[in-house]
Parts: sequence; C-alpha cells; structure tokens
Amino acid sequence: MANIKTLAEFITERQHEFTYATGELTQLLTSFRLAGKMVNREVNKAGLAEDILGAQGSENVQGEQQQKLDVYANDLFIRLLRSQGEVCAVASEENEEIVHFNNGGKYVVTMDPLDGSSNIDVNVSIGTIFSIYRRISEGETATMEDFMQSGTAQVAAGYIIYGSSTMLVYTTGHGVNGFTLDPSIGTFCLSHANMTTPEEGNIYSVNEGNYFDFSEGVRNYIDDCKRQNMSGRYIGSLVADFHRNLLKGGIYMYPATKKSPNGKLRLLYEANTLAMIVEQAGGMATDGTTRILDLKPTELHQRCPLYIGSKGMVEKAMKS
Ligand code: AHM
Ligand code: MG
Repeated sequence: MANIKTLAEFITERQHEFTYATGELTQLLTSFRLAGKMVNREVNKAGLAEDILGAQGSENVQGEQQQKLDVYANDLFIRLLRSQGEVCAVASEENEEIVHFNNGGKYVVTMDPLDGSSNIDVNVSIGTIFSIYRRISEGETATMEDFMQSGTAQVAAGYIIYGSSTMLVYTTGHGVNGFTLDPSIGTFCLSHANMTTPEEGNIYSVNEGNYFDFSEGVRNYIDDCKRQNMSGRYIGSLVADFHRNLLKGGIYMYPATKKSPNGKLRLLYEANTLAMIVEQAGGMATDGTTRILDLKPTELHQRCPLYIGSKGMVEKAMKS
C-alpha cells in the first residue's frame, strides 16, 4: 500500500519553510482545515436540511443575496480564527467592515468563505478562498494598513473546493500542494504533490453572456479561442473553474464590462489568493495590464478584472 500523508502531517513536516515562528502557521492552517471539514459536512447535506438551503433574507455589502450557507461558513471561519489567537482581524467578502479580535495576533486573514454561492441550491461545486498576511501594524488592534498590503506580501494562500470530492489546496510560497478529503475517516490526504500548471492550455472560461459588453481586445481573444477549437468551460464558481484549469491548462477571465469597469471579482478575497497559487504553480495572473500581486489595494472590497491561468494564454490575452 502506498504511503498516506495527511494534511496535518504535511503541515508539520513543511513548517520550517515558514519565515516566521513555525507553530503559528500550523495553528493558522489548522483552523482552515477544521472549518473546511465542517463546511463540507453542511454543503453535503444542503439538499436535506430545510433550514440550511435557500436565501438568508439579508444582503451582503455588494447588495447580493446571502445564502444561508454563506452565513454559516462566514461565522464558522471567524469563530475558529478568533479562538486560536494568531489572527488579529479578518476581512471577509461577507462583512462590510474588518472583523477585529483585538488580541495582538500577528496575522490578518482575508477570505471569501463560500464563493460561487449561487451554485449551492443546484448542487454545483463551490469553494472557500483564503489568504494570510503578516501584520505590519503593532499593538492589540489591526489597522486598515494591514489589509492594504499587495498580494506579494501573502504568507499563505489557499482554497477549498467542495466538489465531487472535497480538496484543500494551499501554498506558503514553496510550491502548491493539494489534499483530498477522505470522508470515511474525515481526513485530508496529500493527493496532488507539487502541483504545476501547463504553460499552454486548451480551455477558456469566461461568462460569454457578457460578450457584447467586453472590450474589442477581449472579444478578439475569445474569437481566437473559438477559431482554435478550444473548449469553452464555465461553471460560474471561480474556485471550480480555476481548479480545473490549473490541472488541465487553460485561462479563466472575468474582464471589465461596460456595467462593471473593474470586473466583478474582488482583489483581496479572490484575485490575490488565486494569483499567488497560480504563480507558484508556474502560471500567471493579471488584470489585463498589471500583475495582480503587484496591485496596491486601496479599499477592502475593491474589484479588479482577472485573467488567470496558463502563462502562454494569459500573455496572449493581454496582447489582444
Ligand atoms: P460570489 O463571490 O458572489 O459568489 O461571486 C463570485 C462568482 C465567481 O465564483 C464566479 O466565477 C463569478 O462570480 C460568476 O459571475 P457571473 O455569474 O457574472 O459569470
Ligand atoms: Mg466570491
């Protein structure tokens, strides 16, 4: 029988790669590991539980309907992060303001606790996206400055995909590794070691319903993908689209539209995290002109256009 390595073992084994105190990273990742399992349990029974399925009735800061599972996941991640002491504050896609723990913790977290939430009710893959930054302020309470660091300052970035199987994928800047949850023992096991993404791919992922709202350059690029008989694949769950393209080679695009000149996705909760992961896997992420990780955030819920995936494809899209 092949050796099985659990996520917990892997984190401990690789913690020396972390620049700061080693135990801290273990603590931080443990919260995501545990919360991921708990969200996974709820996601899997979503079809059964009346009180979990469906809209919560409230709207988030972007004016979108919050689904109950979004709220559940958000509360859970915040509760677990608060309880372990390393994290001083969290910025979540679901909260208008920073959630402060006032505990002097050395890290801050940004997250989208449940992305692609319009897919919950229809049994389609959804995901959690998270990033960890070292605080730059001192004292009990984190500041806005801690969250306005560019993506290059991330000390860890990861996602959990709740799909036909559940996986946690993360990087601390030393490559990307993926772990699949074995539900029978409730443990994430290393299944995708040292993940790399192909330089070129054959998949383009974009909401083509917006085609006529895209710039001429973007339309030209999409036309070119078609001329090459590429596969168009768009789930509408960023984590799922990203994960597939990472493994198979492809590009995911959420360009600017006439209605949304900065696109739809958020720099802090979505773009920066996946940009760090894709670069660690040998891919590329830009907003059309600038490397995502070099963008300097100016506000928490800032949006940016996103072109992410195989290097050759992203480069070509930028030139179109
Ligand atoms: P959400 O954070 O409100 O769930 O929105 C993000 C999602 C992404 O997962 C997905 O790629 C995109 O929105 C789909 O948007 P659209 O329906 O406009 O194509
Ligand atoms: Mg989201």
